[in-house]
Formats: sequence, C-alpha cells, structure tokens
Amino acid sequence: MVKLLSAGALIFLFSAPVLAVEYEDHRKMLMDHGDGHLMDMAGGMVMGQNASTLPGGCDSISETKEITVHAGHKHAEKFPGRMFAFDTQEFKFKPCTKLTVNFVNDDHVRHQWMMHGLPKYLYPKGMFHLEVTGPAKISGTLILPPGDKTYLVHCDIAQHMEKGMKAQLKVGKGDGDLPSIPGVTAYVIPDDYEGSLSTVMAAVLAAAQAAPIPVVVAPIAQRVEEDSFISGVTVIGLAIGLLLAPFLAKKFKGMSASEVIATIFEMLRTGIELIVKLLSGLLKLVMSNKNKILPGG
Ligand SMILES: [Cu+2]
Repeated sequence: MVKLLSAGALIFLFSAPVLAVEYEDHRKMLMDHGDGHLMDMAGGMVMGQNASTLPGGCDSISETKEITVHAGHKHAEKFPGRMFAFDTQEFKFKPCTKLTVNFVNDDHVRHQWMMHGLPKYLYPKGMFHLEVTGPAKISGTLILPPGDKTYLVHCDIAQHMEKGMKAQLKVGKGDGDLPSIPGVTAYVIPDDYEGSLSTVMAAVLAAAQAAPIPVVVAPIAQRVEEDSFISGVTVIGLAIGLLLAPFLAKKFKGMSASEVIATIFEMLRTGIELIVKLLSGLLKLVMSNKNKILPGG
C-alpha cells in the first residue's frame, strides 16, 4: 500500500510540469528590420511598429495606454458556432493615443492581431500587425491616428476571422459598427441552432413529400444517361455479353421459349451451387487452421 501511494505521489510530481502551459516570450527576441518590421527566428512578427512618429493631425500623444489581448479557441466557447476568438471584441481609445498591445496566443496554432485602415504614409499597407505561433506572447506599439474611425482587428489566418477571431477598435466615437463581431454586432450569415435533429429531419421529410419526386429524380436520371454512354459498367457488360453470346447461341439452338428459361434457371442453380461449395471449402480451411493454432483443440 505504501509502495502504491509513493508511486502515485511520484506520478503526480512528474506530471505537474507537463500540466502547466509554457508561453514562449518573443518580446525580447525580436530583431528590428526597419520600417516598423520586427521578426525573430522562432516565428514571432511585428509589423507597423511606431512608437515615436506622430500621425498627421496629432499635435502630441494624447494618452499612453497598454492592453493585453488573449487569442484562442477557449475564448470562443461563449459564442455558439465560433471556433476562435479574442478575449475582447471591442476597444475604444482617444485619438492620438500611443497604444502598446501585448498579444497572448493561448492556442497551439498561429494567430494574429491585425489592424487595418491606418494611414499608409506611416503604416506599411495601412496595417499594424502582431503574429505568433502559440502558446506565446508578443508585443508591439503604435500611435493611433486622429479623427473618429472604427478599425477592423482580426486574425488573417485562413478561416480564423470567419470562425470568430474578429474585433473592432474605435478611435474617438468611431464611424459605425462592423458586422459579425462576436457578441457585439449581428452576424452577416446567422447560424440557426433552433430545433433538435428529429425536428430538422421531420422538416426535411415534409419538404421532400411536398415537392414532386421527379424534381429530385430527373437530374439524377439525366446524369446517369450522360454517364452511361461509355461508362465502365457498360464496357464490362458488353465484354461479358460478347464472350457469352456464341456459347449461349449454341446452347439455345432449336429450343422453345420455355426451354430457354428452364435452361437459364438450371445454369443459375449450378452457378450458385458452385459458389456455395467454394465458400464452404474456404470456411473449412479457415476452421482447420484455427484448430491447429489453438492448443489442445
Ligand atoms: Cu488565428
């Protein structure tokens, strides 16, 4: 019993470090490639970094703010049908704010915090962009432009925005809301989670009964017709027919219709008997092998 307990304690001790998720910190590994583009060998990336140049129309930095944004699957759990999300869907800042974003990727895939629509004379392609494969942390700083405008923030990895990793950042009062921001604005294409599987099936069956059957069958029949012109099955059928034709012609020569039918049935019976014999032979072979393997059998 003591042995068992100590073994249990050892397993617990060794599993503790495995349970804790380690976040790779990219904040001190980044190399500055100029034009606000920073990268490291481990796959961390910052684009559009700007901690010093004031955008046109800003006399000074109005405020200095720092936020931490998490990204990952677990943040989408409260949004039905979504797979990925940030932990915050809406950000609001004063114009000309110097903003530092600490981006934490909680997943074991790559995520981005990508902001669009910034002035292109200051931000290449109008973007400020943090990107890292998780679990990891990365940070970047930008100075927000003046004026009231709503900016799109998203993850541009294929399907991550569509699956929910989307937010809006309002500078000043913003200039409206963006669609499909989880928990903030309505989805452009709403998902329907009403009804159980049985009610959905009942609706499908009712629709099928209401609709005239030829509507469904016609395209299939048409397709079969098109396909069967020189389909594989046709070719095999023709080959067998050609091979059997002389044999059958000889066999059926001078027979009446009923005699032909009787002969065909006789041939079918012989064929089936042959198949049954083959199968039972095979079965016996397998059984006898099994008996050899089993000890004392
Ligand atoms: Cu992503």
